[in-house]
Amino acid sequence: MIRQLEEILDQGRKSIADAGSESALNELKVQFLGKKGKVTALMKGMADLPPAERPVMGKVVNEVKNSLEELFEARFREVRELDLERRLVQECLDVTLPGRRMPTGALHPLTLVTEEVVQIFSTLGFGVVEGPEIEKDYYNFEALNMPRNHPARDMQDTFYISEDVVLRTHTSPVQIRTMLKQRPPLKVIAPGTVYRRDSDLTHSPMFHQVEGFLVDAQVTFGDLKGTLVTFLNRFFGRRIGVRFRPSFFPFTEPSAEVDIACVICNGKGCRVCKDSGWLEILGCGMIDPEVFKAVGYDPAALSGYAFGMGLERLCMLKNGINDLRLFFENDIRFLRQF
Ligand code: 2U9
Repeated sequence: MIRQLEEILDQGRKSIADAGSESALNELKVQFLGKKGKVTALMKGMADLPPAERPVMGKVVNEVKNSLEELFEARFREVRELDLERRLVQECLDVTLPGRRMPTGALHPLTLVTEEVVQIFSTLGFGVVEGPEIEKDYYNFEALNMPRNHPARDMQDTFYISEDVVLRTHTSPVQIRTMLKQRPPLKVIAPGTVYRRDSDLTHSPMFHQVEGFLVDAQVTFGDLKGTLVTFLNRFFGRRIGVRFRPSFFPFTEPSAEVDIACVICNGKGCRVCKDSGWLEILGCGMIDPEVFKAVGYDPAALSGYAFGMGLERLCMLKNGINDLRLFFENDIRFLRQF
């Protein structure tokens, strides 16, 4: 039995030294010291020895068991250390290397122009209001003096969601909602996305507007003119030629369209201004008394002006962009330039 024990210890020493991983060592440990292992089997066999031999044999078996446990312990430590060293080499990280730069995005030119317009009107004392893009027919048309049979709300122009719900065709309903919620004096602009059934080289079915209005006692067309000329000069960064042409909108009376001296040819005449020297840039007017009546305001006590402009056109003229489609194609080479 002593020889068997010496052999087991010898085998153990070799196998433990050869084992290269924790899992191999665990398997070996089961083979030698586990419940059904070689040492345990010998311990069980001691019951067959004469009682006088048992203490001596018990001591030797325990010594072998302890030796094997120490060998296992030492090899486990070695294998773990080797494993750690290997991982440290493999997963080596040079913290002195320069970091990889994250490409930064940029704001869309229409966002930039919106921010600029909002900024200019803010300095002139206008607040900013927003409202839903899916709008009730009442707020988009009816309250703006466009009854059911009015040509401006023709099916051609409007995306109907149901008989009474539309995609807003302008941001004017935001101002109707503002008038219903707040009391004059009111001085706000309403920037936002609007929708019309129109799609060609110069029209997109989705586009962007900023509208604005002021409601108070004794507001005049002169106030409107002063505000818009100031805005246009600031937006284009110089004193720019501006003219007001009589026009018609259902929600303003009197109404005007506003032209600026062509920013391409400075009024001399070119392809962009169709040789007229002028570019149409926005529409405006004094708020129609019918609109005041629709929101319960007294047209005898109050007056107001309103204006509206398309941001795509403003952005194209400011940046010399000649194709509307560029705004919606998301070509990074175009967008990077802003
Ligand atoms: C209320 C009353 C009146 C807003 C106005 C215009 C004139 C106008 C166009 C410019 C280019 C639309 O994007 S565009 O096609 N807009 O000409 N908009 S007056 O008038 C209002 C708004 C709200 C309560």
